[in-house]
Amino acid sequence: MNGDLFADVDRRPWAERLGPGSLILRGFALAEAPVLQAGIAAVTAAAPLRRMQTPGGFTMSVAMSNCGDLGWVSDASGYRYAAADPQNGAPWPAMPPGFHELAGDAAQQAGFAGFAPDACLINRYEPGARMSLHQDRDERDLTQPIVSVSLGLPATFLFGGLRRAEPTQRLVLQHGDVLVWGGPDRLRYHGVLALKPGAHPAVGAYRFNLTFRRAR
Ligand code: MD6
Ligand code: FE
Repeated sequence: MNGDLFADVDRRPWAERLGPGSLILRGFALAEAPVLQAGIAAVTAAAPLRRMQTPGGFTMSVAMSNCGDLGWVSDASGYRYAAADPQNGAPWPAMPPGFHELAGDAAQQAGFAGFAPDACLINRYEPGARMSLHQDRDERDLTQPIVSVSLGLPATFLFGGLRRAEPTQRLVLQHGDVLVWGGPDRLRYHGVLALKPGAHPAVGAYRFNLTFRRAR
């Protein structure tokens, strides 16, 4: 009886504050994870995951696609948001059921009421894939927060300061965790360490990250 009680407490979503505008909602997306995975499969059947080129001429190790009105793209001419998939000229697939609602609910939990994302970037990490330290600054209205959902294999997230040279904090993001950040933390540097090999029972040998933004 007591064991069950504590097991339930341990599984209940909880929040960890990282900074004045940033919060991790542990397990917030767990119940919706199967719906999100089905949505990812539908989106990436129409707009396949691909490794984009950086403006500097490198190929990113993370494979990406998008859904929603706008998608984040990178190529030799720079980073930008685009309404069409450059690979086939078609509009990005709409956000599947559950996506918009989850992002809005998470933002509200973190104190950002009325968040209405128009862009959802889908990142797929395979073992060894990483994301170097960067700021998210391609969005028009930097008062809008970002909501980031982790699925599959755990990853070590680096959370830095407003300047690149500031020290970074390491956070392990697990299946179902949601990170919300905005306000004074909106331009903090961040990145992801190389993914360690493994097998997640529901997702397999990958980590997926959904990043919801208000781009326009
Ligand atoms: C990732 N996330 O977790 C990469 N950016 O795979 C991001 O770059 C990110 O998680 C802005 C806000 C939240 C994020
Ligand atoms: Fe980012």
